[in-house]
Amino acid sequence: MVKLLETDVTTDEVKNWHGINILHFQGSSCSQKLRIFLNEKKIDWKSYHIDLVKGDNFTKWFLGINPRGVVPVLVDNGEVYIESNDIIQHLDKKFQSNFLWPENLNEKIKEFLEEENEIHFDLRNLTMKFVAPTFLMKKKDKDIKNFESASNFVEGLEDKEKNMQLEYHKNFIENNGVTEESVLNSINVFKKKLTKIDKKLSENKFIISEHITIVDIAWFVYLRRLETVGFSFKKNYPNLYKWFEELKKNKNFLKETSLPIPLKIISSIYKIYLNLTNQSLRTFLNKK
Ligand SMILES: N[C@@H](CCC(=O)N[C@@H](CS)C(=O)NCC(=O)O)C(=O)O
Repeated sequence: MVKLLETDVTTDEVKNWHGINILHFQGSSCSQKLRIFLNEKKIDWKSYHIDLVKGDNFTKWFLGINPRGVVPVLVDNGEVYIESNDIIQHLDKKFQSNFLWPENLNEKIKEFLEEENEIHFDLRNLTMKFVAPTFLMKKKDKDIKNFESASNFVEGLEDKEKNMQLEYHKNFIENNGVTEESVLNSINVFKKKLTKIDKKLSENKFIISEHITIVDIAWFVYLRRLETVGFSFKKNYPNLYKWFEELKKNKNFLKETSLPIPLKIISSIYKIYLNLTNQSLRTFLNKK
């Protein structure tokens, strides 16, 4: 559970915030997972929108709340929690109704969510390559400098995770996007995972149980993103496809994972460019 120490948090005003406060971004997959969860649990929460495209996450104010420079963040009555899965586990325990992280499935849930977290950079690779143009996704020099020079303590210790984030963005700038090798690798990672989840869904109604859990929410969000990237599921993953289409009927699930209209337009134009320049997802799938 990543709960920050009072000394990690240098933006003091949040220490006086009451209730459940969520710092999040509309298009962030981890934020989408958390918002679907909050709405399904009917938890009352206050929204602080952090625009990742504008670089709000690299301001002194935000880095004083989360030194890792990522969303989502929970400020629960002045206490700061980071890491989407830890936030969800904390809130599922705190709000004792409609459990989405049931105690009896704790070990399984942890196993699946750790796997989901491990492939987060793969999802980011595919998003950065196929959803939005490189120039829009590149971080600005001044933001990188702010991030580099900000304090780097999580739970009182020097934090490695910040360096991984920093390295990701620096490599993206240096390589002018995601390298072909990384794209192919990330596609392969997802193909394997989709096969695994499809098999699970041939055994149960939901991924790990007959009832919906946070694992379904997490994978629903990933699938929505992969759908935007250009993947289709009907032919190769029939159980997954059926489960996905069924969950789409839930308005909360659908709304929280929809692309903002301006990004939808940009993304469609960008896809035409990728097609014309032989860089579409299909081209990469054919290389395997
Ligand atoms: N393991 C973290 C990952 C958080 C993360 O990487 N968030 C992304 C959005 S989904 C982010 O804030 N990226 C910042 C950026 O790209 O500038 C969690 O689960 O909360």
